[in-house]
Amino acid sequence: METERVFLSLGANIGDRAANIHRAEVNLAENKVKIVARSAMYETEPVEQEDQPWFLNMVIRVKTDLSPLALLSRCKEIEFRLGRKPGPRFGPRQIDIDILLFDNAIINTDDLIIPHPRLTERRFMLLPLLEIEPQLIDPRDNVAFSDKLRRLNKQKKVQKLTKELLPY
Ligand code: PH2
Ligand code: MG
Ligand code: MG
Repeated sequence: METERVFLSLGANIGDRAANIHRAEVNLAENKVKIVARSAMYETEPVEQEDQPWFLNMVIRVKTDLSPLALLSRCKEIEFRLGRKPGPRFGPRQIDIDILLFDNAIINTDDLIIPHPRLTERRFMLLPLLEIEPQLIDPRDNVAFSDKLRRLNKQKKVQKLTKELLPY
């Protein structure tokens, strides 16, 4: 059965960041992951590992027949195809494709945690997510993500790129 509310986070901070994100979208669409909504792009200050280039981040909403694990492998394959090299956990990357939410699924395995374990600490994920779907509820505690966003401090910059600034 097709899913209803699956959200992926896309990020890049090496090479032509916008082109990498665009190629990821094209690859997903060509591989049974239909994109039904897209946020704007955001220019974002790095978190966790701070001494690295700024990221471009965005969120897309997709529909797919794939299971969560199959979707995860698809995302990893595409990261590899786009030239992602193994590197430090929070370090620079050509492309990062993360599953944020998979309908209301709550998954806690060694390979996959959904909702994304750091989603509610990261404004660079929450802002574009809520831009697409402002009313979203966290399936773990039924609290609105917008409440969680409001409570976050704004230490790290997350700047929405206007249409004129958009690279494509
Ligand atoms: N990804 C990380 C670590 N830090 N910072 C920003 N701003 N954006 C990211 O996508 C990001 C990060 C590891 O996945
Ligand atoms: Mg990530
Ligand atoms: Mg990742």
